[in-house]
Amino acid sequence: MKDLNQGLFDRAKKVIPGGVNSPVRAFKAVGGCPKFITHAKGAYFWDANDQRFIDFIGSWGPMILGHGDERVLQAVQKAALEGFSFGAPTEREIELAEMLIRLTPSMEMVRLVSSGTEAAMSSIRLARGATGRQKIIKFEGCYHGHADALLVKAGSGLATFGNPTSAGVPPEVVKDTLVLEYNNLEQLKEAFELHGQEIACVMIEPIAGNMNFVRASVPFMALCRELCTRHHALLVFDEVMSGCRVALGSAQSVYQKSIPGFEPDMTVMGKVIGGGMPLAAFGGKRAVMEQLAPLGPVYQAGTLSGNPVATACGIATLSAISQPGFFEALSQKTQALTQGLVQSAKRHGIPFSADCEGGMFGFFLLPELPQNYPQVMKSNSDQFNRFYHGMLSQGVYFAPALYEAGFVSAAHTAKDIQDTVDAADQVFKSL
Ligand code: HOZ
Repeated sequence: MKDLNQGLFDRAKKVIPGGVNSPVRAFKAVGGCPKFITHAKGAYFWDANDQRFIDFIGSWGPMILGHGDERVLQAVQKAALEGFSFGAPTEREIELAEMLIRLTPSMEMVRLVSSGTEAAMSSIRLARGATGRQKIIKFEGCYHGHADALLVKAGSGLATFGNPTSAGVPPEVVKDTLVLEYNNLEQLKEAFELHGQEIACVMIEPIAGNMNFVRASVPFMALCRELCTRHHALLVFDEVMSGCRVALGSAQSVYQKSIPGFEPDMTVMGKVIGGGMPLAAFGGKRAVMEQLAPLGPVYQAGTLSGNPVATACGIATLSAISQPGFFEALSQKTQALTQGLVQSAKRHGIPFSADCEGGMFGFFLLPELPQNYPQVMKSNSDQFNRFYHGMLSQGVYFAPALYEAGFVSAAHTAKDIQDTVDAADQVFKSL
């Protein structure tokens, strides 16, 4: 049978660089032809050949309810009829901001934007403007969108294609970006000893989803907090992936269980809070947020910021995931998936480890869970690619790269999870 995906890919490559509008989608890391999606419902999507896949990326996180949730569809349809974009404020923006603040009490004010990149970039500008300092700390393998100053030793597509620092970024733009090893307490202490007075912020993915799935250890997070407080630097949590995904209160609520009173100073969010529409946000303490224009001197703006259809989608999604028991059920499913995969790999003697929190997971063809990017790099990429294609041929769609996390939605059934584990059992046997 003719592969209609291939025909579309060939056509796309003539007009779109690499045939895709975001690099990892090109399947370059795993080889083969990307699937061109025609439609999706619940836990599944269908490609151009009309093959059905169990979807474990969910648009890289946002589709926490599954595709085409009726409550969300209705809210979006109603909003679309009322108007696509006004370039003037709406009540829905206030409603979404109030919801975000309720769910994430470390934020006293938020600004809505259109993408995670925009939110992360703006939060850095704000941190520098509010502190009057230049230097920022980020960690190797964390990805905070594609703003110049943050494209140094980054994860996700940059790691996948072996260019962790992008071409086109002038050295002077990144000279104030200090890149440290994730979970390395000594390096962090040393950086603050050397530069404590110059550091505007420490930006971190608390549960990194762009070098697959790696958690910041509790002592490391406690140290980040302590050093930022002591040196009057801001601790910025990039929760674009983990926000309202690992828990209703995001990753910060997970760390609060082990570190009493723990809070970041600023939080960057995206993905789930827009429910699949282009919507993101950054927020923090009032005194910091009031440095933003039009109140303060730090400029930031956007024609589609707080878009009325996107906010309707975000509000409906957040309302649905706020229902009692939602995260308990989601976590159980995600755990059943990771435990099933680990047990199956063990049966077949394949070195394998997996971790998850809420509806986000990662797995490695490594015997132990890695703690930082160099350890993630030790994963067996050939074996991963064979596993990936084996699963794909059985109708299971994981992220097409070693460095990405996976996502389970409320629409996945126990049977979807079992079918996935059974498929993995077949694939592990053949590896
Ligand atoms: N860099 C994104 C995942 N970490 C990929 C987004 C996309 O291709 O949609």
